[in-house]
Amino acid sequence: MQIDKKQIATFNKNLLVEHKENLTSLSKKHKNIEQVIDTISNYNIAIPSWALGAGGTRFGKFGFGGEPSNLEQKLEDIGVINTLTKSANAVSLHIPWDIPKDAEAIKAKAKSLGIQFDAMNSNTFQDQEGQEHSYKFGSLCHTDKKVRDQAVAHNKQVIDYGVALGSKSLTIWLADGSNFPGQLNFRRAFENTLSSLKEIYAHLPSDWKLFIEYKPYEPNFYSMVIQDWGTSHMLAKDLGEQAYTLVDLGHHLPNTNIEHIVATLMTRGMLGGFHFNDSKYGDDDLSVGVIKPYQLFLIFNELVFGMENNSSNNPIPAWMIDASHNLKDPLEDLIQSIEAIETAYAKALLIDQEALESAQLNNDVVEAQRILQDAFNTDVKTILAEARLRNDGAIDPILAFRNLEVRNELIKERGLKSTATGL
Ligand code: LRH
Ligand code: MN
Ligand code: MN
Repeated sequence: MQIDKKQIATFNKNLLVEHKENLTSLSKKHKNIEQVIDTISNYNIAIPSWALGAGGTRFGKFGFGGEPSNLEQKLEDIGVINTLTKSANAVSLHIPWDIPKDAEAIKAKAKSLGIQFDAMNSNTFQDQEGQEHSYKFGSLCHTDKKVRDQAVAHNKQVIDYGVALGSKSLTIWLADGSNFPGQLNFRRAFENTLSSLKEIYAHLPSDWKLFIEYKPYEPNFYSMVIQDWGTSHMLAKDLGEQAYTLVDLGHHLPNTNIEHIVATLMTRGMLGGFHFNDSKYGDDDLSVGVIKPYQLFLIFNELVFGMENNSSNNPIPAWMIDASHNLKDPLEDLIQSIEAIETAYAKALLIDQEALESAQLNNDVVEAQRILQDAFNTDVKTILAEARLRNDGAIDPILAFRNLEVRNELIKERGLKSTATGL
């Protein structure tokens, strides 16, 4: 299924007059509105290949119908999201869930849809069919060198798949850790992980980046080898200039000050990428912005400041969604996540940085809070809509998705029972 420009233009027609009125009144209130629209209209977030079908919990899964049953169809679904939002021009692939069997064909398909290949993700947290050694007791950290070698070889292969597709980065997330005190020697596990990572790093093309994701618990509930940003940072530093820390919003203990972590990593030029999602309890992988939109805004405040005051040469972080959903239509859910990310970004761009700096220098706590909250309380829906409109996207992408009956079309095309690989 593909949506064409004309369908979107027809859809936009009914909303256009009201939208333009809103834009005029917003422009009167904010002096840098053009700049914000411009930044948002050039902003893109990678879609995870594992989130295009119905997500499940370990207790069950409920299908939607019309799910993509191969990588080509997944790219088509991202094409739909991108046509509507004009903010999702890349895919992040998880191997082996989405092996590009014919790289040239996949590349051509992606190109025809205007989709690029963002970070590749390896998977040594599940045993794969035909695999010689089990990851039951870890992968890159394993006590047995043969298991570590197998996990290293897998990561190298993922890099090779990525090279064939034109990707420029690898994200490594390890489930490695222990469930019981005494099970694992922490220091040996760390050293094994580091030496395995060094082998993978040596295979990295010179224009690639390696992102190291951390997580405090799950699936291991006593210890995780890469439990926090400090551990990830240490490993990245030991590897070299192409290695960075990746922050997944769900990978923190409750109430962690994530914006502070973001600022600290950027001070050292070490923030490589982001996995956006939201959570109430742990790694809930809920749609972005549903639980803590203010936290997301404060994170973007640090990101905006970090990108504008970049003496540490932090690269522009790789932006990715990492959310899963067992109730919503996966495409609608991803559109909602994109809107939430852009909402937080646009609001952060509205912060009067000069006024904030002066309030901070004068220790005027009340004024600093007012500046942040003024920006946070601004309705930026119109900014997002205008950014999309200028790229021929939909003024209201969810409404367009529903008016164009995308899910029904997909069900007609692929059937009610098709299922996608992923979480
Ligand atoms: C682990 C994680 C990691 C995986 C993805 C499927 O919780 O966030 O990024 O690759 O989920
Ligand atoms: Mn993640
Ligand atoms: Mn996660």
